Amino acid sequence: MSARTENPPLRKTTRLRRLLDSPRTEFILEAHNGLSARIVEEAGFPGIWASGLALSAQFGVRDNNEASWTQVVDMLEFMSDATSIPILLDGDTGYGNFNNLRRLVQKLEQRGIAGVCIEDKLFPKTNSFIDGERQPLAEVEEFCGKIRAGKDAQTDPDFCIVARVEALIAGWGLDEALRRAEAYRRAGADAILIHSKQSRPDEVLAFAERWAGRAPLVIVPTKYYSTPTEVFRRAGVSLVIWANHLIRAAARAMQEAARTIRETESLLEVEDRIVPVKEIFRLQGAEELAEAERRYLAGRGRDTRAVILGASRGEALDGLTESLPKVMLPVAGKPLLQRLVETFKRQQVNDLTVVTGYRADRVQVGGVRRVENPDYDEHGELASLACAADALRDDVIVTYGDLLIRGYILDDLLDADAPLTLVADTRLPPRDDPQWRDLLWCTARPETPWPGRARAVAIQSRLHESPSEPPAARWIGMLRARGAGVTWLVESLGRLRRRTDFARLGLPDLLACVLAEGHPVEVQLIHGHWMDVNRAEDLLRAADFARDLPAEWR
Ligand code: SPV
Ligand code: MG
Repeated sequence: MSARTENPPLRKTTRLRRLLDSPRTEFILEAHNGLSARIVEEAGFPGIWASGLALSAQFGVRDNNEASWTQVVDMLEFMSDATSIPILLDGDTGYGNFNNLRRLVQKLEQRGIAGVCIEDKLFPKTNSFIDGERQPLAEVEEFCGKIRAGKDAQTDPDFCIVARVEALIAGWGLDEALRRAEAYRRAGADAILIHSKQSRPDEVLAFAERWAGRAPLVIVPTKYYSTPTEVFRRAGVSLVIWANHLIRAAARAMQEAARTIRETESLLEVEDRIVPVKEIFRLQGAEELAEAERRYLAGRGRDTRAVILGASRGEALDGLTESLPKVMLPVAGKPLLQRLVETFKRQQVNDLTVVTGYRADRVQVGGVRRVENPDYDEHGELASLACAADALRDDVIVTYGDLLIRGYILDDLLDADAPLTLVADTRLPPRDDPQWRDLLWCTARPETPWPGRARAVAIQSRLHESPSEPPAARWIGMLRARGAGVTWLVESLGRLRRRTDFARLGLPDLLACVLAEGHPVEVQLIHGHWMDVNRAEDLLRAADFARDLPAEWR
């Protein structure tokens, strides 16, 4: 069916009216806030009773109109927003005279509440189960005027006003109850709620029999709860309200949890008896927000994650790394790793895994997940990468932890859409420099090297053979793998793991393996604007590099 011909969903008001008019007996359950309202809907109920008792209780006040009507309406808005089923408000006496009810009806309509039940008592009312017989009732005429005013105030024809007869509660007898119910029906009430505080249903059933279906009949069997539901069906009851059972269930559960935590001074006893935090997130609709963020906050909290290798000591730095791993060396007052983490976070790459090893205890950087390579001594980069295997999925950047880069390099890498992309510098160090390593051969030596893309042909960590062509670039130690590219990395990692020299292998060996398998590997060519730290003199250069960065990047 096309969207054009599809019927719009029924209004909540219409759905409540259909419940009242339904030929079957229907059931609605109490809720008192957004969370409990959602729980009622998820349980499959077609409607919610916004109980005055439960709402006042959750505020911690008495059911005597101590909470103002606007406080009630504010809570109803949360309940309505959290659900798609109709809410019938227990509106007590309408919080005043006819005029207060008119305004209440307007406000309820504005906030998506489907109907209101008003009772023929006097403001401020008290709960029917507290000294019911001593409670005064409203004058019939006055109450009829209130009903008429409410009906005249509604703009949605399906908004329902249920008139609640308290004559049985107050001990005025069945005839008076029937007389009032009939008067309220004539005044325009959409349904009659007959309330009773007896433990047997007799007076309610007697009322139902004599009422004989003149208008939909609503009951609240809190006191006569042991009556089989079938009895209500046979009596022709339209709507049964289970009026306060979630607030009572919540109070019991909270009392037990509080007592246990207090007594045991531990969470151990209660943890398995309460819902996990993630169930609360689900009830709050966390999933929808995550999905909306993906749609509307492009660039915020990317799906790309990063694995940062920071296990090595950095032997060439001698005494400088005696008690610190290389990545924790300060550069212009900030550890290298901290700088890299900030670079990622600035680009909204927030899911960061750092592999630690040497002096793992000294790696103190917030906002990252840490995994430890306990065998960092003998085991090299690939062993460290294997420690972060969990993070090698979907879309991941893998990088050495001692890099300093300008932000645009990461930005460009995040724009790359190839399965596997390496960042490589076309500025090669002199051949006799120890940095003459991680050398890369590409399909074309770019004429204008920056910015540019090429296809990798070969990579060598050290120049151990002399190919006919000189290398085109030096891989900086950063790559991005997505989808199939991650699979290639993981498969090659598995293959190399079987080699006896696995402990000595580095990331270039992994990339060489991927290339040997014939997989296409993209290269993002850069021309400077990065550096790594290997020797003591690099630290001075690194400090200059950091100081040259834009102020907010330093
Ligand atoms: C309520 O739920 O607040 C009611 C029903 O009004 S009763 O408490 O039974 O009066
Ligand atoms: Mg009430």
